[in-house]
Amino acid sequence: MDVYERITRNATEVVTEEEGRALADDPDGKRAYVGYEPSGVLHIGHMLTATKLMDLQDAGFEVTVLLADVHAYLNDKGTFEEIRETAERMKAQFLAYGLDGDKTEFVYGSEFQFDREYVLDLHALELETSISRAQRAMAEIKSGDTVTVSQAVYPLMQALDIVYLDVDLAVGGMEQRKVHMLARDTLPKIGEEAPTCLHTPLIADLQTGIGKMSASEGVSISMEDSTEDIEEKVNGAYCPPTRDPDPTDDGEERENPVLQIFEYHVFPRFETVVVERPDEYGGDLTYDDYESLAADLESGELHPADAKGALATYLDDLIAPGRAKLEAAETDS
Ligand code: IYR
Repeated sequence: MDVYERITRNATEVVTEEEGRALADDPDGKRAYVGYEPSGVLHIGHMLTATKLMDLQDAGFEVTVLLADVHAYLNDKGTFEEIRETAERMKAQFLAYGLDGDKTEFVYGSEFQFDREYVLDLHALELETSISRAQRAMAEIKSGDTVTVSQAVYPLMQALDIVYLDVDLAVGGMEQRKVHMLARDTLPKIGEEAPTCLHTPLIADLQTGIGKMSASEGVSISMEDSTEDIEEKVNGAYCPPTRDPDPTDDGEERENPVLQIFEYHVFPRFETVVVERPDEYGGDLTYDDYESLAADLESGELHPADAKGALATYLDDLIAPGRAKLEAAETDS
């Protein structure tokens, strides 16, 4: 796989492709980052960008994880002390999930976001940005119904982080797209470069295939799930025998979340996927890539129930190390 392919596999987009190609031409020592509002437990959304960070590390990039404690505070996620505590746990979970501790730099937002220079630059960005633009950027990130002033400052700080962490590539889920576009438009107005951005897809709601899977609503998968929890959630998942399900009667788009999780979580981390089946049902199936698994589901060779069984097993393997660490931390405290 060439570098550009590795960097962009399973990504929805790179803004811009030309800039992404330039980075791929000379990846050594290039810097990429993702920021996360610390939350109680690593869930499947965090894992998707973490897998992308591993791709970038394999390609020669230096990777920074921003534990965005101040951002979480601005987005009403708790007291600052609570958030700091959560951030510590989250760092341990990322390492348990598979990010290489020697190659990954973890930075707290509060380490540099209160510096005089940062704050002055922030005010410069505030001068360049309308309230409505900041508000639009937060549409898929903000908690609560009304937008607070703190939430309007939030995307400007996220833009400035790119400058202060000196990164070449900003990575995030598609819900971060509007913030990154704001950064691209606004940073040049204060004399800084527009960042290259890479966005990962959002996984659809597990039970319906509609919209996006959310940790705060509906069913999500996290490191706190037991093997049984995962089996139950995956067994209840929406999985028609196609990768491209029909829209609902109301015209709502649907995805196949079981296939999405195979594509974005399982295949990038496991070389081969074995779907175990009793001999009387044709015996085990072995897949070296996502495409062949999806094709078998579509042709009927692979039954959705068998696909779900295999998915539950692989997802469990993915989160087992993190879960064990979480449990160990709890018995310690
Ligand atoms: N907006 C992110 C958190 C975040 C991301 C980056 I990249 C930053 O520089 C700062 C914060 C979220 O929704 O979790």
